[in-house]
Amino acid sequence: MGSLEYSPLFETKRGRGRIIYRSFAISLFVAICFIWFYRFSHILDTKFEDGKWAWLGMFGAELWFGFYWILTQALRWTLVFRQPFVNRLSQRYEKRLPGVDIFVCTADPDIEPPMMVINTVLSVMAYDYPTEKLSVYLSDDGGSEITFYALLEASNFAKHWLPFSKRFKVEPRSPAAYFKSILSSGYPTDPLQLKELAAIKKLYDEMEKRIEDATKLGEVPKEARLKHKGFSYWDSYFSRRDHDTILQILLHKKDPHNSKDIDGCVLPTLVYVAREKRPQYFHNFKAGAMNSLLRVSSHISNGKIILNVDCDMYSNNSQSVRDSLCFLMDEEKGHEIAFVQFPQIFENATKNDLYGCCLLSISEVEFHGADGFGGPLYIGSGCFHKRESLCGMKFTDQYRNDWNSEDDQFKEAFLHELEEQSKTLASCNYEENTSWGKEIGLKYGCPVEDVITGLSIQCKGWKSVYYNPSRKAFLGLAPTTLPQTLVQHKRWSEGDLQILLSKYSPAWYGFGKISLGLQMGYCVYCLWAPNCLATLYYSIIPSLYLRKGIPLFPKMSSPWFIPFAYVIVGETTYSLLEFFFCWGTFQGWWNELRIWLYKRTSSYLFACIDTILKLFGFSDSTFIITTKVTAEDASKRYEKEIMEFGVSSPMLTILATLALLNLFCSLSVLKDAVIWKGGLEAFETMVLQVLLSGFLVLINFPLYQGLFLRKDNGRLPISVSIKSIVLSLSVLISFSFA
Ligand SMILES: *[C@@H]1O[C@H](CO)[C@@H](O)[C@H](O)[C@H]1NC(C)=O
Ligand SMILES: CC(=O)N[C@H]1CO[C@H](CO)[C@@H](O)[C@@H]1O
Repeated sequence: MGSLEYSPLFETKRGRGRIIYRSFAISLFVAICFIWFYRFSHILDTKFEDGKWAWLGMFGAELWFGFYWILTQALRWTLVFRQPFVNRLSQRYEKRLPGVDIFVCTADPDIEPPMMVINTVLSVMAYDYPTEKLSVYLSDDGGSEITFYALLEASNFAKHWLPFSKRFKVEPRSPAAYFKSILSSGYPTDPLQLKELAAIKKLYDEMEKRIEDATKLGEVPKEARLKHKGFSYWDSYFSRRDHDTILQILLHKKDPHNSKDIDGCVLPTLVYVAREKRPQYFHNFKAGAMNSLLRVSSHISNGKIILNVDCDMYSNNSQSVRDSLCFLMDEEKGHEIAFVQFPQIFENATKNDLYGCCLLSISEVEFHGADGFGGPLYIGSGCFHKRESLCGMKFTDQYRNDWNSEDDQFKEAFLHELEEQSKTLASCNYEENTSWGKEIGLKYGCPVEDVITGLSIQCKGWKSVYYNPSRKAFLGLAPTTLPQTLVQHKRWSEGDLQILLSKYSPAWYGFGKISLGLQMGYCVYCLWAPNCLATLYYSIIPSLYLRKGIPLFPKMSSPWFIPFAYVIVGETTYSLLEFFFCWGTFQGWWNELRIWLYKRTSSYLFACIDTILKLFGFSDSTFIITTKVTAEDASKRYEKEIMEFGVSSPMLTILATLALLNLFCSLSVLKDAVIWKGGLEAFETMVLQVLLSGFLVLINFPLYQGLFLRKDNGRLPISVSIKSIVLSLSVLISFSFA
């Protein structure tokens, strides 16, 4: 390495095809302006009996769609791709790497099985990184003895697993994922590795059996309980919502008895934390847990870097810590970078991604676009933060990274003392009259605490980086039923909308603090929910008017038809190409389109309603929908990509009603066209309405199947069928007489 020449630790490349894309975007914008002009000028001429109000509504919807489309351009204008140089990092910094604290959060042992949690923990413990600088904290908001037991087992298993995975450089380093991967990729050829593999697999299976048994019984085995004093904390445990802080350092580099693996190497520090819970104190969900961990970890290891992963997101690449450090430690640009976000990739998604949960265009396009304007959003998992910026520090031009001041002031503290001191940091009343949750740490009071926290960090002058390697760094689990998907999106869109209306609105608060492009980018997500209105309008009114024989679009022979056709063909082609660019399939694109429609007409609608109710002081959601854990036959259907409707819910009723409404309209138009010969002529004047209705019928095909054709448990519940048939017919009839 030339010592005089500055060789950066990472490089940034701009995406190709910018000019082509921008020309296309501008041409589409012109077409949108034509549409607006057409609507505006024709509304004045339209008589009331020809649907003046409907025209006004169409104008409103198209204004919204156009405006929203303009916002999304910010995320496509300048794509940026990052590449770290890990070798340069080790050449320069191998001896001076900073401490890294890893936070894994779990909340409910029933939804998040302990085996899954410890596989995530083991995968991050096995990072290729100096172990004495690595600390892993598990926050257990369930306060579950079984989870603690599983972690205790994992701490013992780690003594075998870490040496094994490092000696043979196995990937991925989540044991479950590794064992699964050798089933498909073949066993190792090295006889020594094969022998050790057999031994370690046996250990793993035994551990798994013990943990699964304990999970089933809901009880920790007696021998384990006697052996480890830690279980005594549960003697004073009252309930999940009412207990003392339980904090235990299971492994610590300074622990003379229990810090080494079977090869005699130091293990990473491993800490179990269940923060204090009392009914009279609000716990602030994951943000509260993260803030407790921030304090506890500052006392125990005080790593300068914090990685935060969800308990279902194991590390699929043991180099990720080093990758992210290339960005944070770069001598020239690293100072201003507050966090490095990796994409959330779902391992469980089926080939054609039936529920559109991969959100491919977000992870493969939009976040690269946000990176071009100052950095991606923080999305709560797979993200490396600087502790300083996460704890509320402002960026100034004088700020310089300082990795040297390793904090070792607790060298002398005995483990037990360290535990006792740290415990007070996780108590309920610690945050009273402090800035925690406001200025320090993750922000409270928002269902998407991660996004709002990331935004406020960026508003303090920091940048962030999006790193999306082709070999994915974190793999998680996607929702596997339609109701789960819809509920998840309701929460996200509601939270994002709340950010827009909050003090930290990207539109107002962000003004002048982050770039305009990033402000627009944030608004794309913050305005997810309001999309419901225009989409609902577009999927109801044109079909109803089609049935009545009243045109709402220009006819085919009119020159005004051209901008409509251009926008429809252009956007469809573009979104299809973008999807292929993200490695999607055609069927996947079609599925995503369907979910896009379903989210907009149900999740977003309820998100809007709930937000409005909250604004008027009706606090909690009236539409809470519980989702059950997926049954066995359900997971078979999932693999076959058959849509799972399952439990009855208002969201499903709305979707079914809309689908039926369009079906009835289309059928009656088809009937008219066949009976009266004037069908073709009507087609010419109302071609766009016919196409729109036809599209809505086609895309709802799985829903009709679920209503009428399927017999399995995943079909639409009878109650939903009845309600939606009654509803759609009554809309149809009342509209006919209106
Ligand atoms: C996960 O890592 C393995 C290597 O261990 C790699 O083959 C695989 O492609 C990765 N998965 C994804 C989704 O990138
Ligand atoms: C939680 C969950 O749904 N896991 C499933 C992921 O997908 C595999 C097969 O693709 C299933 O075996 C798991 O049960």
